[in-house]
Amino acid sequence: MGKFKNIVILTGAGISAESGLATFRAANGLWNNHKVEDVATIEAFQRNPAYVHEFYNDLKKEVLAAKPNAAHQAITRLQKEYPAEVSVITQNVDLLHEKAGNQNVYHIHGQINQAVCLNCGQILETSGDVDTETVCPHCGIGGMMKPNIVFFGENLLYMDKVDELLRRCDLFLSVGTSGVVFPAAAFVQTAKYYGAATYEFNLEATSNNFYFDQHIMGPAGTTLPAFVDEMIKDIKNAD
Ligand code: BV8
Repeated sequence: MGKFKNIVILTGAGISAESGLATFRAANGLWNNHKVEDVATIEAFQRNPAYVHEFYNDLKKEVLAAKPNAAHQAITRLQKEYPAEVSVITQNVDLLHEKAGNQNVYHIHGQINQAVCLNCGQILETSGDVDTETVCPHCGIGGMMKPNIVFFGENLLYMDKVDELLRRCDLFLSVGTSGVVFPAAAFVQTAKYYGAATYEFNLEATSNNFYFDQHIMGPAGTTLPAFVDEMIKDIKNAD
């Protein structure tokens, strides 16, 4: 395996599955017993903000109680022991990358412990409930807080940084994502266009098959640590 300088790791709900968090497109097609379009679209929030706040307040308790798994911890090992810049672009709104000690984490779909004030744009970090009564601590206006979650129909966060990372990366790992949500599902195409080696870690083949050089099947909690250990061993042997 070559020596890489700029590594990008794109993660989805599958990397958090072994930490007990539900993925989005599991067999029953519902996500935490709700239709995605009822809770994760900008129209749903405009139609019934109280319902969407309630959904995320409940989800927040479960997500913040979850613990990182061996896949998240393998990324920390890679960042500490492999001589490259390693960035994590995550579609997940959980904080398991941070809890495992990962650095350079970009939450392109937002994060569950934040709310944004639609009046002044300030981000409120909170592990508590947010609802249609919550007053913005910055501008003092009530009833204008929205979960800092990128709903379907909203633009992603950190896209300038993502574009820069994808153009520079020489290794692109996709871990635990079904590759059906855009534009994240197209990141591998950009990475490949700019010359990166591309690997997919999943339980099954995904709709993005064609763009990956290698498919590493199996639970990320097993496959990613093994892959990282191999990379670190190669570097040590090369020295
Ligand atoms: C946008 C917030 C511009 C909620 C999320 C038609 C064609 C192309 C695009 C579109 C289209 N129609 C609409 C669009 C755009 C739309 C889109 O892509 N829709 C899809 C459904 C077709 N995208 C958007 O709206 C995005 N914005 O495009 O902006 C714009 C602006 C204005 C108007 C229009 C466009 C916004 C997308 C973000 C939406 N928000 N989340 C929340 O998270 O609370 S997306 C949601 O899906 C999550 O973020 C999630 O991370 C993401 C992707 O899902 P996955 O993470 O991949 O999870 P999934 O369950 O699908 O898969 C899990 C995988 O893990 C599986 O493959 C499984 O096999 C694997 N796995 C399971 N266990 C393990 C494992 N692998 C390894 N180990 C295991 N143990």
